[in-house]
Amino acid sequence: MSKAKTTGTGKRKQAKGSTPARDTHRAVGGELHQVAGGEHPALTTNQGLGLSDNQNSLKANPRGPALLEDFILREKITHFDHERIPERIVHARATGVHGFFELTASLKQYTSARILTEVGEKTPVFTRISTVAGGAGSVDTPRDIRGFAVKFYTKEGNWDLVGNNIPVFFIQDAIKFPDLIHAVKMEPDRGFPQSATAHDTFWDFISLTPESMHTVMWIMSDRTLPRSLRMIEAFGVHSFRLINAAGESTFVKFHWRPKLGLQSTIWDETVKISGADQDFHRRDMFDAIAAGNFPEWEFAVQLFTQEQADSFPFDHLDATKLIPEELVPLKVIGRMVLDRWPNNFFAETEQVAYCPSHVVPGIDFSNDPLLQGRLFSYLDTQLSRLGSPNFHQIPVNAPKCPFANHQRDGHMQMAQPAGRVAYEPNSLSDNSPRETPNGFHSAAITETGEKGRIRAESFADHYSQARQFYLSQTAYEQAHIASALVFELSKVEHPHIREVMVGHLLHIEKDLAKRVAAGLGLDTLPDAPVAAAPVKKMAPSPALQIIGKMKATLAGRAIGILIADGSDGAVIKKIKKAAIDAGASVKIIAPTVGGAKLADGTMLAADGQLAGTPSVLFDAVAVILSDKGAKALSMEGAAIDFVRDAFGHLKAIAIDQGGQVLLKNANVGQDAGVVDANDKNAFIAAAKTRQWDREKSVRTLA
Ligand code: HDD
Repeated sequence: MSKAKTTGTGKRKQAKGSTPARDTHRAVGGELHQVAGGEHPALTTNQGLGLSDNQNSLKANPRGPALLEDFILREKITHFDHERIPERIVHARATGVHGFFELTASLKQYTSARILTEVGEKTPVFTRISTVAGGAGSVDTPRDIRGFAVKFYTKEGNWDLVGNNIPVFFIQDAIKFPDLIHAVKMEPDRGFPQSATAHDTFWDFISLTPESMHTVMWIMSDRTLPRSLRMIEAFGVHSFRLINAAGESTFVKFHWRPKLGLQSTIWDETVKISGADQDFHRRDMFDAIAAGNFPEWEFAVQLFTQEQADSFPFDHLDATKLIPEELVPLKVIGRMVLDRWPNNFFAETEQVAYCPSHVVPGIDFSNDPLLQGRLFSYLDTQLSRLGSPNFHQIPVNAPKCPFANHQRDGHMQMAQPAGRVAYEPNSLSDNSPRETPNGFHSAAITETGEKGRIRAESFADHYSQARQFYLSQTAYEQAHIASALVFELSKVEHPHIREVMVGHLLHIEKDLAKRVAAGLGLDTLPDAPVAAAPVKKMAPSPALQIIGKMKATLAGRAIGILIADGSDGAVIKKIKKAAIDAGASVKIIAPTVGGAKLADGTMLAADGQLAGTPSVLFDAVAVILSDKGAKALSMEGAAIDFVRDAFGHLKAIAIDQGGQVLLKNANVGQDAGVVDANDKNAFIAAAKTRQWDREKSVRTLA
């Protein structure tokens, strides 16, 4: 037997003109394992010992057993075995991006927090956008709330605003959080479903928790099916307090509004996206950042006094309630731009540790009992997740301003404080570091009343805002909510849970209850449960719609052009240019990834192969085919699905003569959203929006 030594270090030739994916990644992340001058450093162990062979373990003979002596093998495998840390119990799946926050209007009158008073000052941020229920490896596009956590590295310490893309929450008191999460996560005896609310334990808990009804309306809306993480709103949810230099406090709610406008997908589209691209949202963000299309949000506040709060027909300390914009208008005070992909996913997106208790002087908490519980939970979870009270030393968590105290030691301590003094007060070290008058002060609030495990009476109204939300939606959005409820409840195996839920809907809106009951095949409407407080009439709030907040734009959107051999290159070029000029990205899709031979004999490379690049990945499509190409594609299921889905998902479709043949063979109709590919203006106008009027012709909504 020869002692041939295999090494994997042979130089590979790179095909001319090809750019390996990892080079793109380097461009985004900027991480290069090179030292100055282009020299590669030597491969070493963690102790700095140079490695001469990273391909073979140490063996007693070429075919013999591995030796325990092989400390190099043991170090490598041991490190690998310990690579994973516990994933977050909720919000495990996420996309994180660096950026900055810039203040555009000062709140000096209300707060001493420098980040909210210095107009024009840019503060670095790290923003992590997540789903809630699924594990770290779950799909990006379940029906789920999106977490929206922003760490502002301010000059006065880190401020974490840990919000969601929905302004209300399921429960009023933190003591119910473990129950809620146990109900929504995969069922413990079977380990499924992963990242889905459509199962018995979730709806069982919800049906017995009337306070969740308002949030249920939101999660059944298309808000939980975002087109892109760049197109979601986000909210701080709770009321917080701002405190000014005179110690006066004002209540505040925080809002993020996407520059690209709100946009969601349609349920059938979402389901298919999940199959076509598990990383749809993460990839979309990565591509946008790499292309320099940096997502941006406006930062806005609702400010209100205690007197105003006392006049609201709900309790603002109850996280199941929102303050309609019509009651307290939003004041835009800044913007956030995300412009830098992390160098390393684990080091940053995974290890970042947000805590709602991370505030800066001038920002304080309200008495919202959900928020009060959160102030404990997040620090606690970081200790088990990151394994040490020194998690603030991990670069993504470390403040970018100086910080000093006498906390010492602990697992993975990276700092090396010098000197013999680790206590305060002291005279041996000039009593340094010292307390500062500019440090954090809690709002001076007088509390009175009886101690007890009590739910405030002002929290008893569970249906009025749920009704207001439903009645504020367009007819299309109402239909989607009804369909979502039918879908979710039809996955519930226990009929009594379905009935109790329909009973709750009777309090929200009778027509909704009837639609859902019909969709579930209930012959009679169940009784509505006794409501703890009468349902109030509240004026509809159009600001709660998605459709009303969509922007007619192609900025940040994607267009797919389906071609085949014989397609007309001039038409393709014209459509592509018009879409790019309008701000969209464009992909050419062909039966083979090598591309297609156009009518003029030239080859056009494809960005995606037909079967792997369905129309669900685009906001609008063009189908440019020769008669021969149309005939060939009419035999391809993927091509038939391409146009059927584009039509069914209410997208604009540009067609030439061959495209029309494919549509006909796929039994796809014609309407105002199906336009002549030669009329690029008509296509661009139609592509900027969804064809809502088409919906009634493509599906029966509950
Ligand atoms: Fe929470 C994570 C948002 C209620 C306990 N939560 C977490 C994240 C977001 C939110 C965005 C992910 C942060 C990240 O990206 O790392 N949570 C909310 C919102 C809530 C809320 C908007 C209500 C308004 N959460 C809530 C309650 C509790 C928790 C009531 C417990 C009493 N949340 C946690 C946690 C997590 C978490 C278990 C898991 C991972 C982590 O904290 O860092 O502690």
